[in-house]
Amino acid sequence: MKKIETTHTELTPEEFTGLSTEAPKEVAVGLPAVVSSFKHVLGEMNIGRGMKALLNLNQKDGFDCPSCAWPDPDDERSAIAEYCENGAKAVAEEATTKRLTEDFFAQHSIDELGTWSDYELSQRGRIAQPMYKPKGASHYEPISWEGVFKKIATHLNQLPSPDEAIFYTSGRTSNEAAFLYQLFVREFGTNNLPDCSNMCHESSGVALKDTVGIGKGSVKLEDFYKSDLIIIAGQNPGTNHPRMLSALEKAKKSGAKIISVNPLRETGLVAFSNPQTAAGLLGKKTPLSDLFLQVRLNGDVPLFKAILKLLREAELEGREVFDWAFIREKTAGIEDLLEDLKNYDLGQLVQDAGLSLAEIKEAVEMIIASQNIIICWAMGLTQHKNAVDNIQEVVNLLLLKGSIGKPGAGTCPVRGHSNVQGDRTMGIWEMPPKEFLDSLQKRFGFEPPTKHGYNVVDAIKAMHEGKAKVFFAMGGNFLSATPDTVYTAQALRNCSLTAHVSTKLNRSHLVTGEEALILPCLGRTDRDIQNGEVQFVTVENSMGVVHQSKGNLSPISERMLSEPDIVRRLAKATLGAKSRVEWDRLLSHYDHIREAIEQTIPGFENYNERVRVPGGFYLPNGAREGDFKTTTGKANFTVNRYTPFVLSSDEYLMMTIRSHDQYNTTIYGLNDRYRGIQNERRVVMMNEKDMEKADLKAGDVVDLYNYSGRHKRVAHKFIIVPYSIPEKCLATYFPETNALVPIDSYADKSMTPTSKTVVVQIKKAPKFKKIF
Ligand SMILES: Nc1nc2c(c(=O)[nH]1)N[C@H]1C(S)=C(S)[C@@H](COP(=O)(O)OP(=O)(O)OC[C@H]3O[C@@H](n4cnc5c(=O)[nH]c(N)nc54)[C@H](O)[C@@H]3O)O[C@H]1N2
Ligand SMILES: Nc1nc2c(c(=O)[nH]1)N[C@H]1C(S)=C(S)[C@@H](COP(=O)(O)OP(=O)(O)OC[C@H]3O[C@@H](n4cnc5c(=O)[nH]c(N)nc54)[C@H](O)[C@@H]3O)O[C@H]1N2
Ligand SMILES: [Mo]
Repeated sequence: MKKIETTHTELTPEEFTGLSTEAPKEVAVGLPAVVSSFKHVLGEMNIGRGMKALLNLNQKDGFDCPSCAWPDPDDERSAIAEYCENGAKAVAEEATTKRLTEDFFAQHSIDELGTWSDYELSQRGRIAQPMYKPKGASHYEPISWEGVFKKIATHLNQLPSPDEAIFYTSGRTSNEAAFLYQLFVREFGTNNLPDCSNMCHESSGVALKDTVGIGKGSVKLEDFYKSDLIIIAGQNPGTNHPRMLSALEKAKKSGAKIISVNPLRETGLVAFSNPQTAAGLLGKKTPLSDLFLQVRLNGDVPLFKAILKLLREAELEGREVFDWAFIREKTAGIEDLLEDLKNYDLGQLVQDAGLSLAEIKEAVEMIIASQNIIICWAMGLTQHKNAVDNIQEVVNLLLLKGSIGKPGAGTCPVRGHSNVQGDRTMGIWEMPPKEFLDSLQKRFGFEPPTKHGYNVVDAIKAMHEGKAKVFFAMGGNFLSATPDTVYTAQALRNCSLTAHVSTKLNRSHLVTGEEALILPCLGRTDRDIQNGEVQFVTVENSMGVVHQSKGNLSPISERMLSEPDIVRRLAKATLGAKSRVEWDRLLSHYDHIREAIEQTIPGFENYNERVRVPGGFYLPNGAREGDFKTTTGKANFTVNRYTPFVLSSDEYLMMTIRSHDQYNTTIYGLNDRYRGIQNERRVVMMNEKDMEKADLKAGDVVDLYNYSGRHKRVAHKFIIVPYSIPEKCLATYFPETNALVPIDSYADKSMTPTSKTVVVQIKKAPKFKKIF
């Protein structure tokens, strides 16, 4: 393999922007969030376009928020503000009237753009026309759409095997685009369909499928209002799912208690001022968590095991703890679980969780007192080596209490990207089930490949090893979202072609194969006209509701295509007359795509009719009904292994998390308002006791190292910020520290990179002095 030059355009520039810190906030949202929403929207467009966008956001006849996958209320919605601060920022980001024209790309070389921060890259506007980087060129240059598809088709058709192409998907792609995309990829002949889910909730899918028979959550929004107890583990809703706070407030008013499990005392878990009420705007706050368990990083399995052990003891003492009627009728494997719990020493579990016995006992009493329990979680549980075990312990607890398949109770993996769940339902999956492939075969008449494809980690390795040569991405920012940035950059540079369907410029456009293409597409907010008729698309939220999304803004350029149209043209150029799919007819009206979905995927009966009912419809969900479609026909208890991390005195466990001003790799601003960290992203949050032991002071500048697999990985120049975080744990922002996440460190069974437990060492940066 030829040696590849690393130019370091793959890493974010190591420049400081001017840190200031203050105490973390005690209440989330309220007036400051409203002010921030408008500031972001009006910074990107005029007030007319801004109001047109915001008034339509999340309305039943409007467009779905491109931010997170939290559901909209089924019933009443606020006519003027059914969105949150971070939804408004996502809309501002997409609906901006700033454009990246051909001149922009002529002025700035790819190398130069690589020296810009992620914040600067995304602030410059929407990509307004297709761009091409020829072999050896320093700049992107304009290209016609016809030229784009010809180039991709030529590269794809030259490959010795379709398995040498990789087709990535991020999670904003609509059901219609996703369905067509997987259809093309499978007719082309491969299942190489890695997606952002591989780095996100894959661990939830694996754990839930095996235990309760469906890889999705079981609760509906209304269950929150019937629940006695809501446990929120490894999730920061104040920033990442702000509208969840309204649901939590309403749940509290209906009598629910909340336990938070998180190494950080996240503001959104502490208290909430509802901006939709006058009192909330004036600062009246609702306290949220009744009990805050500030668990050690990756301390969740010992915590849940300690809870289960104490529940078992209470049951043995004759208290009515377990729901035996449910357990006998609906579950399998309780004996093994109860037997296994005897093997653990309570004191050790408590210590490994990083909590006190008194705190855990308080949680146990709240659990015993509750009939209807919901457990919510996100990346704090899914991005660990033992992530699947984390989630299976969650299921064990719910099953012991009979808290699944009834109102007010169940599993709630809170999804990330707004249509990541829908994309999987549409077949964006490297391991498609046989029934799905059979129905494609039956409907379209070609033989879909059956061999499993590459997930994200496998895809990176395949490109690195030269086994895959064409990389195509439907959205996202593969380079910056994936682990081991320098390794991944080399993988991408190894390709003959990298091509991205995108709305905004990002680092993946700057670290390319020999040739590269950018395909600008319409976003959620844009009006999509096909055949003279305005089209809508459909999406599935975190609770399995499928509904419409219809953009209402004029696209900022006539040279952008809708994602479904991009797939149609790609398929026609690549497959030509060989294709068995009626691409033009499907595209002539999106109803035809939905008919094809209805004909191939269960749960979409009368799709076009039902999705026109305002608010949409729920997909079938066995676990929600107490019907567990597992191999045993019952909900399965599991026995999960548990090996604590052993760290040497100079090693720490680091989590890579989101600040309040970012959407994954898109950086909206430089503040993390709730955590009191302003105007800087290159920070390491650290416990003061650890700082003292390591002789570090607030403001010291350090480099971070990871040595896993005998490779040295380094991320330079981070500022130490003392923070309330358990000892031996650190927090930094993603994607600046992705270079430290080893490619070979991923969750057992789900292969999700371990972005929340990166073993690092800290060294003072020699050249830099204390900066404040
Ligand atoms: N505004 C905004 N919204 C977003 C996103 C965004 O970037 N910005 N991203 C979207 C996407 S794709 C996703 S997947 C979601 C992500 O939503 P989250 O999962 O909330 O995002 P993270 O910032 O990764 O936060 C993880 C939380 O888990 C905690 N945590 C970390 N490790 C552990 C652990 O070992 N145990 C426990 N109990 N807790 C732990 C962290 O302290 C943090 O509070 O948000 C979605 N919504
Ligand atoms: N270290 C670390 N790494 C992580 C995580 C972590 O917590 N820590 N989280 C992981 C998670 S949960 C996820 S989901 C992934 C996210 O991985 P990705 O989904 O790949 O990344 P994003 O940053 O969401 O992608 C942003 C880009 O998507 C494009 N885009 C936006 N809207 C549209 C659209 O409508 N259509 C198209 N075609 N393109 C669009 C824009 O060009 C934008 O630059 O990152 C993962 N990586
Ligand atoms: Mo995600």
